[in-house]
Parts: sequence; C-alpha cells; structure tokens
Amino acid sequence: FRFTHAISRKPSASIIDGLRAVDVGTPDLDLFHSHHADYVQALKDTGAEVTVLDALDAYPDAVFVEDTALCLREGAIVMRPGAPSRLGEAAEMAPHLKALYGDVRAISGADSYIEGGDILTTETEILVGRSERTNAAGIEELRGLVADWGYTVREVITPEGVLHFKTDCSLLDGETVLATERLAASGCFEGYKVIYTAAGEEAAANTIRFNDLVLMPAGFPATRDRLIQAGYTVREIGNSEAAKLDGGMSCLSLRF
Ligand code: CIR
Repeated sequence: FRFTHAISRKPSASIIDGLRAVDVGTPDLDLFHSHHADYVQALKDTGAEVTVLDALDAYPDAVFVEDTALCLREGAIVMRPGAPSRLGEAAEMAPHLKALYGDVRAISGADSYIEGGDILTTETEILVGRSERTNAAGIEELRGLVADWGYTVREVITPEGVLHFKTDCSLLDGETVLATERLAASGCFEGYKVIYTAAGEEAAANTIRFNDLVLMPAGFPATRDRLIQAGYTVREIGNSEAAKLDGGMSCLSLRF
C-alpha cells in the first residue's frame, strides 16, 4: 500500500456507452471529470507521481485502467480483459507501462482471460477471483508469469452477480482487508483481519489504501466511521458517475 506512482485515464464522451450490469442512468461526463480530478488530486496529495492519460474515445470503459494491467514492484503484466469490448484497452496501456518498467510481460493465451479488478495483491500473496471476466486459464497464466518474481497466486471465487473480486474488498494495510460479509463468508480471508462494510453499504467495499490515505466512495457514512475508528485517514471521493458503470476507487488507477 506504499506507492510512488499511479496511472489513470480521463473519462471520454463515449463513457455513456460503458458496460453496466443494470442501467441506473447515463453518467454525466462533466461530473465524472470533476470526480476524476478529485481522485487524481488525492493520489498526488500523498506525494505520488500520477500520469494522467488522455481519454480514449474508442473504448467507453477505458477510464477503468485497473483492468488492463497488474503492476508489481518487479514488473508489470498486461491483462487480457474478458469483456470483448475491453480487450483492446490492454494494448493501449502496454506502451505506457514499457516507458515506466524494465520488465513488462503479457497474458497472451487465446483462451486466457483476466482483468485487474479481480486481483488483490497483499504483502504475502496475490489473490485472484474467478469471475465472468477472469477464467482459470487466465489465472494459471498469471501464476506462471509471476513465479520467478517470487509471488504466490491463490485462486478464489468472486461471488455470483458481483462484477470483480475487488468490487467487494480492498487491502487496507499489510494484514487488514475491508470486505463485504458476502465475500468474506467464502473464507478467502482466513489469516487476515477483516473490517466489514456496514449493512446496506456493500458498494463501499471498493476503496484503495494509497500511502497514508484510504480513498473511499462518498455516501457510506457507517463504513467510513468504521474505518476512521480503526485509525485510517479517510478521503471521500464522489463516485456517483463511475458507480453507474459498476466502477469504484480501485478501477480508476494502476498503482505501483
Ligand atoms: C466494466 O464493466 O468493465 C466497467 N463498466 C467497470 C469496470 C470496473 N473495474 C474494476 O472494478 N476494476
């Protein structure tokens, strides 16, 4: 949870065509821009260098850069998104990673699918949730690509009806995760300390611990208070527009 860099991408006008499980309204581009600027500023406030890429009109979901790559200390892995409309986003990200990293590898199997939103990297392991977007072949390929860097990959399950594994959890520090009760019930966080989202605030689970801050979506006061009571410094960021497209705090950046 200590980072010196982040990469994000501005939302484009095509965001109105972004993928969503349920249509709860069209995202407002101006408001999305304003939330995005607050988000980038919060990352910068912790002292990190933030690269903000230009909007990509051809890919409505491209603002959710997290799904295109996994950034580790030793190098980066370019993903193969399981959503067909998002597959090309990974290739758009690759040159930016190559500019910052000496070692960039890629998931390349024709049957391998994996999105960054399903990956939670902790201090001891990499948890990957199998989901509608991430399959067993993608997880196995990732396992092979990070083995010589010393990482252990553990396959877990993203709950039915939940977009990504990290839709329902986030890492708060070396030993603590924030998670929904429905996800933690699967037993995947044995050995970790778990802070639960408050009842009815499951959408607060996707936060990020970025240096000294926990960035969380605004509008979840009971969960916010739990985090504050646990000693975290919380910054609330408006997320209403990204939420219409099932996006949250982690999706909006790559962090390393
Ligand atoms: C999608 O369905 O792919 C986008 N509308 C949302 C992606 C959110 N990404 C993430 O949780 N990492």
